[in-house]
Amino acid sequence: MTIALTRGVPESVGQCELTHVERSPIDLDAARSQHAAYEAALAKAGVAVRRLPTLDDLPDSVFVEDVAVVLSDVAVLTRPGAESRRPEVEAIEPVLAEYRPLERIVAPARLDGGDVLVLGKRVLVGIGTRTDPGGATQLGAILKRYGYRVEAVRSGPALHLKTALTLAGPGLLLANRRWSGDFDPGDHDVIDVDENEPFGANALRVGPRVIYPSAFPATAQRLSAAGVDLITVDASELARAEGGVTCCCLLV
Ligand code: CIR
Repeated sequence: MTIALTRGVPESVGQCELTHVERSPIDLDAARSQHAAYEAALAKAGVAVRRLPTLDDLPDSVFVEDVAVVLSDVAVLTRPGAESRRPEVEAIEPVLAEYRPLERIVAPARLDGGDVLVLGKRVLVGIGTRTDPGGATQLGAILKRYGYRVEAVRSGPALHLKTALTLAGPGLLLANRRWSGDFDPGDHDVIDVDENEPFGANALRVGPRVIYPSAFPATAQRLSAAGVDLITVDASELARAEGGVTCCCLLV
């Protein structure tokens, strides 16, 4: 059974890293109850949720996606682009070692899991604010041994590639092409976000279902019309920390 690893919202979340979003107060109770509802949505989608201990001193530690790239046969520990986030990697290492052989990205390369979009054996890596070409090259060399092909995408003005481009179904991408940079969709169809919902391209596919923020109803309508089975969640509080729905879990 697939397990979703999550981590509780830390007390220090108000001091999180921010790049494209203005700092605004985060209501810790609201963030925690929305995060619990997100975990309930994961369970509804059919995965077992394992919540890891909250790390109150690491403001971005709820965003577990960025510290590893988990594939069916290997997990790669990342070296996050933001220095403040590097201690999060040590914390996840023993947990992931329970499930997969481990590989790692080493200095000076930088790579955030949020920049890595796995499309079968094709892996797109966004080069931008957090991930550098060295990170993409290292990941490519590691994953080649497991039969994957890494392609670097020069990201547009988004924090991560997956802020602007995610998989919404078999053969179906969801994109904000103004922010995603120039990617090759291959044989995937692409649904564009509604132009008034630029942050609407971050969707989390869990088995046959998709967890999606309630803040983007026009894009949600496009997804539903294309047959995507949505579970909507209110993810507004952690959006103030520049987090979306993919970044709060690692599926193993
Ligand atoms: C950061 O800037 O690193 C966090 N405040 C937000 C990380 C969001 N992660 C993701 O989208 N994969």
